[in-house]
Amino acid sequence: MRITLTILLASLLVPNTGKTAALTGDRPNILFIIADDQSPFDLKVYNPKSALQTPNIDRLAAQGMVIDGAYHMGSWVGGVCTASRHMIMSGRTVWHIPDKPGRTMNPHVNNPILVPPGLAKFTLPAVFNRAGYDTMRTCKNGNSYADANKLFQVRRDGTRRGASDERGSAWHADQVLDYLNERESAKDTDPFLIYFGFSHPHDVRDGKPELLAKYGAVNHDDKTTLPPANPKQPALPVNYLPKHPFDHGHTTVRDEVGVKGVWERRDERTIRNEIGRQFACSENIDIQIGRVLKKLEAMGELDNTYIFYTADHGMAIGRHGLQGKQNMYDHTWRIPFIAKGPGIQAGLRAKGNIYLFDVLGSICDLAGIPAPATSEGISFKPVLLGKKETVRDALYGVYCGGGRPGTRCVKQGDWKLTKYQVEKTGVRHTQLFNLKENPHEFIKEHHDPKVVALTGIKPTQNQLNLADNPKYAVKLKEMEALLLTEMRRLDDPYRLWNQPGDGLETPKIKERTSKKKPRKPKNNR
Ligand SMILES: [Ca+2]
Ligand SMILES: [Ca+2]
Repeated sequence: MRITLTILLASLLVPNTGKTAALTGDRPNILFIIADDQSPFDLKVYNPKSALQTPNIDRLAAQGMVIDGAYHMGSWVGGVCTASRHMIMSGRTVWHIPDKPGRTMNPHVNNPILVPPGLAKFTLPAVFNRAGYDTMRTCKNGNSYADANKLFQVRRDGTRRGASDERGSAWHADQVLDYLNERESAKDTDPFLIYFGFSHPHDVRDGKPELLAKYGAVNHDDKTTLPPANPKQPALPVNYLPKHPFDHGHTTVRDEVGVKGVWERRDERTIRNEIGRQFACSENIDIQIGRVLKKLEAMGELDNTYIFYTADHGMAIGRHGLQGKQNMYDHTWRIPFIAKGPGIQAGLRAKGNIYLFDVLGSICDLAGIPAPATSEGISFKPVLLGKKETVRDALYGVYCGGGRPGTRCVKQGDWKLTKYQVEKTGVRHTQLFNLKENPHEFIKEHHDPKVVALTGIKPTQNQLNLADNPKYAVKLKEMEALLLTEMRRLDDPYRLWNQPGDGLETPKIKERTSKKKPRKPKNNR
């Protein structure tokens, strides 16, 4: 009896190596694929008219499901990746996550109630390590959650945005393939979680020559000239504008003025060339995904692996006259989200109404692991299994990385309210869209004959910002109330001009992460 008890106790105390059949069983593998800066509207599964060819992503979608309502919650800093990737890793909402060490762009970072100290111990790699998974990551460096990233058992990060295989997306796939080959040689049967991130199509969008040629684009780096026009280039986006009509809050951020190949230009040649480059880089990502899926199939692991494809946020590239990711239009607020795996019915589509921070709780749910108490996400497993259409009704988004309080949006049903307030320029602007009637968020500038001549798209009479239309005054009021409710619920530290102050103090932010060397004077006078 005593011996039995000892053995029993010993077996309970043995570290969870994941080696026993009872533990491994049929526990699913996870392959989480994430692109850097990609609008869902680039992909055929969201925009059948897109010229971008992604046969592997299309196949994933056909064999799995497409979520139409997937969002990132936003950002309080110009590097939207930073906030987005903290949300992914921690499963927490945008005002409840840490910033880079030493920086306080989220004014709540030093509030231990809202941002738990030691949160990294409850992030994606930590949770799956404790559950006996083998965890591996490849992704870009920087603008991410460093304390979480370092917890992956195998980490092969590097920023690869070059035009060659060694300096581009193939490098990330090579890291995953090397890892899978090592597992195969070692006959390692533990379940794995692989975080398969790409550095592209984030600029600089240096595509491979043969893919650039396919999309009629060049890696343009001469600021004094326009890139050549080429009929093979993708068309202008449907909601292209030559200029955004008002200060949206961050007109001087690098993405809007400093990206090599675009700079501050919004002309047709520049934008079509840049989209060609975006597509060349995106098709290369698709090719690399194909290599990894083929390997998983050869290993016999494909059917027991949940595969997710997403991006950290969307992207403008000429849509609404914007270039970057610092806005809340659907092209940038929404993200692609495709999932395939055991129990997910092929060819399914659902609204979902999910955020990226739901991923942690959902993956835990699929793997039978309790989500950490710090996770605020809602598991969308019921959506993946076809049991539910959505996990929430209302969606909130924020961008306040430039002028503050910045941009807020809220969506419910077909309606979306977006508000802009930039104190330093005095901008106070409200947009109300019915997304069912006006899915591309056309505003009056899209009706300009000069724009119509460029895009070939003539919006219908009602495809407008409806905020000033008295017919929708009741809807506007309802959406304004919903926005305030969401801002209060999510601990948004700011209030807009037409909202109650709620007794909030002016939020304190700190921009710099480290002490920089004093700048050299421009000349030695
Ligand atoms: Ca990004
Ligand atoms: Ca192992």
